[in-house]
Amino acid sequence: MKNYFQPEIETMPLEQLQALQSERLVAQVKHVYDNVAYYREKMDKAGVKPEDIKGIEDLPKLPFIEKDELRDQYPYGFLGTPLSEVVRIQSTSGTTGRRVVAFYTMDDIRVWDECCARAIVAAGGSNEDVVHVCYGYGLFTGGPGLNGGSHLVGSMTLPMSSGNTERQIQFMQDLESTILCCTPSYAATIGEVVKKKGVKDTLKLKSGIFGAEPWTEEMRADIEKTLGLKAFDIYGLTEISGPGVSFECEEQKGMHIQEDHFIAEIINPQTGEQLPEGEVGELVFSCITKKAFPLLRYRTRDLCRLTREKCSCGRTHVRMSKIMGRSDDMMVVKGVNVWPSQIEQVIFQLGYQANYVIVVDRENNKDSIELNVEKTPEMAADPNYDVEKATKEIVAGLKSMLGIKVDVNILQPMTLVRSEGKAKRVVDKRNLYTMM
Ligand code: DLL
Repeated sequence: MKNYFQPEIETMPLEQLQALQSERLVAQVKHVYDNVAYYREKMDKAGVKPEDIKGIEDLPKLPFIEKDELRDQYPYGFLGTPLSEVVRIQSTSGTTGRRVVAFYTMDDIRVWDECCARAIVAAGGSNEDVVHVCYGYGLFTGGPGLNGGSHLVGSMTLPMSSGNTERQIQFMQDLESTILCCTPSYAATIGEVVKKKGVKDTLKLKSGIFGAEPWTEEMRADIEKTLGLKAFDIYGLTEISGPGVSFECEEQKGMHIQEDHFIAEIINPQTGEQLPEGEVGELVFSCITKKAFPLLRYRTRDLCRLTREKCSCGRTHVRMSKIMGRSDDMMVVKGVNVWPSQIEQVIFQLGYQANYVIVVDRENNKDSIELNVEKTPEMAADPNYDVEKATKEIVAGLKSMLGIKVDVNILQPMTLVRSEGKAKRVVDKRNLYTMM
């Protein structure tokens, strides 16, 4: 028998689910209108009153919220409750400008913990498990989110935070960690060390819950192999709560969005119009249960597609595909649209791993794009590995994927800095957006 965390919600028939969403949306719009002056003004300007929102079909009447507005309203402009009801803040990892601070009441924390608990259960977790959390703790939502979810499931929780890979492995061995939670790039780093030490067989890991950054199916296969576990994707963002907005079930065919708490839409990023199911566009979320930071129609900039195709796990909540890119991380190089994930796909197909950095530059108004990628230890040990031939192979693979010439440098293993959190894989030296 399958172990569902909340089957009455997670497998609810669509009609009932949408009725629940409508009821919650109507109440939430009123809450926001009454308590968030900034959004009330936006609604007034758009000529929408709370009474005009009778259900989810009226969602397009509401104005969007964009990240810049959250920055402009820092810190309290979007607060939906008195500060006396707020028990926690978390914050985005923005390196420039003002950060976004998200607020949580005790109930909001419960909602978030519940979302992460469902994700852990979907990855096979129970109170018999040892959940090893090496997402960062602190302002980043990764550590606190999975920590809270793990408590709710009743699993023994190891609040490791990231870094010190040797110690991570030691704890995994000594305390027999079964579920690993971290970014996919840090999972790959741990995998690298596990492989080098030859200790895979001493580990008891069965599942990994990896998210917070994009990763390819190729990278999934690689991590599953080196760590001997089944790797599950998990998605979320600070503004909407943190990890657990959506998660993969055992089918690993897209992430179920927790529709009793969040309404998802896919829009055309240029026009803002809703797109039909199955089309790729920008993901937009409305929070229908959170009170302290109750964002409606928040534009994530993340691109993906949604499907309501039946999932054999029994969950009825809509599934989102892997994030295919961000409407703001697509690079235009030599006039061509380039996504870092396309480059990653090519190098994985040729047997390389996620140890690479893309450098984009512009000189005399001419763009250049360079890929620095490490050999795997096996390649480095192979006397027949021919750098010149290998370089040509990668150049040809990228040319056929992207249609442009990429300069390729193959590096020795362990040359690039390893990531402990979200990996930075693109260095764009062109500063194209400084005028915007
Ligand atoms: O990254 C929350 C999180 C923590 C999710 C741990 C999963 C696990 P932020 O730092 O606010 O929050 O960054 C949110 O990260 O808009 C996406 O662009 C990206 N992102 C998050 N999860 C995924 C994923 C956390 N599974 C931003 N795949 C989002 C691809 C992801 N991108």
